[in-house]
Amino acid sequence: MKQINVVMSGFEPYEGIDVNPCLEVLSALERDGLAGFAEQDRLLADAQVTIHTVLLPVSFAKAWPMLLETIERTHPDIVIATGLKRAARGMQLERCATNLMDAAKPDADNRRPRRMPIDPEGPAAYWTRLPLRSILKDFADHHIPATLSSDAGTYVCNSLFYNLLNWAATKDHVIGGFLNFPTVNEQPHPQHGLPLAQQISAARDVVHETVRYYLEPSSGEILLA
Ligand code: PCA
Repeated sequence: MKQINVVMSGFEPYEGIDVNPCLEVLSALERDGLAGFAEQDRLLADAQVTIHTVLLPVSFAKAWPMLLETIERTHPDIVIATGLKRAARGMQLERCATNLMDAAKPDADNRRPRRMPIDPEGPAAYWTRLPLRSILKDFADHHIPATLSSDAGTYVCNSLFYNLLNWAATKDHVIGGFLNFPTVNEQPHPQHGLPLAQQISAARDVVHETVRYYLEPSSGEILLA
């Protein structure tokens, strides 16, 4: 049986949002993993998937070192960082991370970097390594509203995403990417938010498709034009 380690990170509550989907979704995934998927998916029958989770402060200086510490301890094959986009209607799949910090508000350490590169030696941007095409297909099959985003912002989320891909670029077989949750809204809402159960099932789809892609890479799955 092949052991596949997944690390998922989320951010601590911020901006006074009371139900933080990161927290709830991550604990559901850590507890249940991909339970039930192996029976339906032959590719997964021979894989043992373990999901480790970590909650990070909304801090430019601390978020990436804390995620890296979890990575070094658990040796993941897949790392999926997550965040919260308050204005998002549904799930938001991030396509690219850019080498820029430009904070409109102070972070948890009261720091507010303006117009600075994340890594002065690094490339301008990285594409995600997540199989976006198959994830979006799962979302459509499961009636989960989602959008592709080409801009993870210039705050802590983008900074974590960039650092993750900058690190993954030095590794042969690690897949990294970033997923944004909307706020939790149990009532159907035309503009923003999704019920928690739907966000959990969306995150499980993302892990499932990324594990499938890890086991059986195919070049068509990464980007969606
Ligand atoms: N969203 C913020 C930081 C933490 C989070 O969940 C962002 O978009 O950068």
